[in-house]
Amino acid sequence: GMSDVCISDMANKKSKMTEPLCKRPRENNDMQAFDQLFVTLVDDLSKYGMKDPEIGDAIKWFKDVNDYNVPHGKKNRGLTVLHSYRYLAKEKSTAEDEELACVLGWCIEWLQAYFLVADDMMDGSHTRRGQPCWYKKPGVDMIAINDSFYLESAIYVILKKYFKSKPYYVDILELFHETTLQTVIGQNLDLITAPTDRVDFTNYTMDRYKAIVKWKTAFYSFYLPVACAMYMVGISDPQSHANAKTILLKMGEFFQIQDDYLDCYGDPAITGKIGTDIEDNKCGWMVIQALNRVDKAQRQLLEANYAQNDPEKVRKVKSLFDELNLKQVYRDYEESSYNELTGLIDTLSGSLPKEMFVSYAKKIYKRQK
Ligand code: GPP
Ligand code: MG
Ligand code: MG
Ligand code: MG
Repeated sequence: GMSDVCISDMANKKSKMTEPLCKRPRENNDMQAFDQLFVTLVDDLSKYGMKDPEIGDAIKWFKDVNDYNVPHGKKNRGLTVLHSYRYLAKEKSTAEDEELACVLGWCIEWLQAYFLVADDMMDGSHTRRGQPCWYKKPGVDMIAINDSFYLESAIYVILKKYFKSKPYYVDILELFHETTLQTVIGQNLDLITAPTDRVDFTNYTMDRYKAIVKWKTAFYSFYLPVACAMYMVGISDPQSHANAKTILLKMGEFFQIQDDYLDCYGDPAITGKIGTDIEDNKCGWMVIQALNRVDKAQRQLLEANYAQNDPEKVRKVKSLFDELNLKQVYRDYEESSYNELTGLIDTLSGSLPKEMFVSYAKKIYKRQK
């Protein structure tokens, strides 16, 4: 059950030991307040259908779905709404609106849970956040498809309860709907570029890669949280949103390249997930960098060993990556990408606070999970 050995818990304990609690008091308080709100929101959701005792078993099931899949991540996306709200509202910030920013933050965590439950099935993954993927749990299996639909629906129950009377309610609704569509489009590109029945690297270009990650990751992970806060404080002009989007989509591209690197070289005890990109024939950053550097024999080795559920073949692909020095290629990329991002922030922040974007860039730069 929920008491399964949790790798990410171990990682948390480790980081608490190396980092004194007093170092970031505000961040810790924010996390505590944010976590407390989760209990309230799950409670709100449990009240859905109270007058219909005949659906009690379903509501009970969904409470487990929420508790297992929503609250155990890094919660960067959720907390980013709160932090963006503070940066944007400045001295006009109120406790009441900070709480609402956290509700929006949790809605993004619900959206993320919806994507991850489904993504893990599509990617054939084993673990997520240090525990078995939801669909891997005994008695769940394909029910996880319906559970992912539930997680999505929960967003709109919460939004209605907390935001129906707000002038920016429709902006937020449209934003969540559009972001969902963008992510579904990106996920489609990710999947159709990685057929399960053959290896064909002709479409594995940097242009295709950039399209995949912009649509599957960057909109929902980076633009969405900041855009929520912008609408909350009444910033809805297209120019401000376009500028923020340009910066945040670049950040999202950087973030997904890190995710691809960690899929290969990350420590599962820290990331909480075991990589599957090589087995899944993914058009990921690692294989694209490899393809740019291979000679004829190495390309043949890659073609013969990529996209197969065979640990020995995966090992061969990884030693080719080692041979091609991709760790160093990545370190160089990380450096230059950070500088490029800083440049974009300088030119495009406009009336939006530069420090807000810089703080998000700093948070993800050199991350290990
Ligand atoms: C990350 O890809 C992208 C998503 C989680 C979006 C999924 C979208 C859906 C519409 C289901 P990834 O597979 O590399 O992420 P991870 O490494 O966390 O599995
Ligand atoms: Mg995945
Ligand atoms: Mg995926
Ligand atoms: Mg990944």
